[in-house]
Amino acid sequence: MTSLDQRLASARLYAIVDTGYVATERVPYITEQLVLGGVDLIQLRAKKLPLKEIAGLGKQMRALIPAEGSEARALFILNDHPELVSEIGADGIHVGQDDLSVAEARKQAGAGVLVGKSTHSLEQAIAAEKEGADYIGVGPIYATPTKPDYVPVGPALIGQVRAAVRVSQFCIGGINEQTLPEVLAAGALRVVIVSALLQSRDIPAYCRKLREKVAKDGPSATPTGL
Ligand code: TZP
Ligand code: MG
Repeated sequence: MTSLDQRLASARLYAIVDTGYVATERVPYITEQLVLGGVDLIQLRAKKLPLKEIAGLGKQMRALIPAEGSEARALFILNDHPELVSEIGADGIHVGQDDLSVAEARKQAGAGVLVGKSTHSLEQAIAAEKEGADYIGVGPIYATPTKPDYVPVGPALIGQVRAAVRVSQFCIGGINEQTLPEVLAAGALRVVIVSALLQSRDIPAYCRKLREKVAKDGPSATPTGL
């Protein structure tokens, strides 16, 4: 296991700075709040911005996300655009089912970069592991305005995926303080939260509270971090 893999294995809370919720000028402030909250991964997801602006935001975020040697360190992941990864200095790239293959994203992003892939069914989770993804997203677990065109998969998929694949899994979609207990009871070890974190009044406190719940009430990790 590389040190990036180890950090994925021990990760519990993954936050996404989605420019659908955060105005670009607030991206640095929100990034700082998430770092203060101790999240394990932070992704930049900017679906509607031109490449140049994404590169600029990515560089600003990179400067604010401690890479090593700090308790508040987090992995920095870019959604889409593997060609920007080395310029930004991101730790990883996240691709969807309709994007580049894991191999192509890895080739474009460069050696030593993590590649994550979204999955929406058991078959896709198994395929993404075979494709060599370093981690997978599993969802949307519940209906969510952040990804409105997707049919929710429901919490039952969480246990099925966990039993079938060894790659690190992050459950995503409609997860918040209210739905988290059901997600954890269904077997989730790691979660991604977007709108609930970004819209909370006190982002660092909300992050800490939910991360602690995932770590405490989630299933125990096996020695391999699964
Ligand atoms: N992929 C599956 S669900 C989702 C993505 C990007 C959005 C999750 O957002 P939220 O606001 O936490 O429901
Ligand atoms: Mg994509």
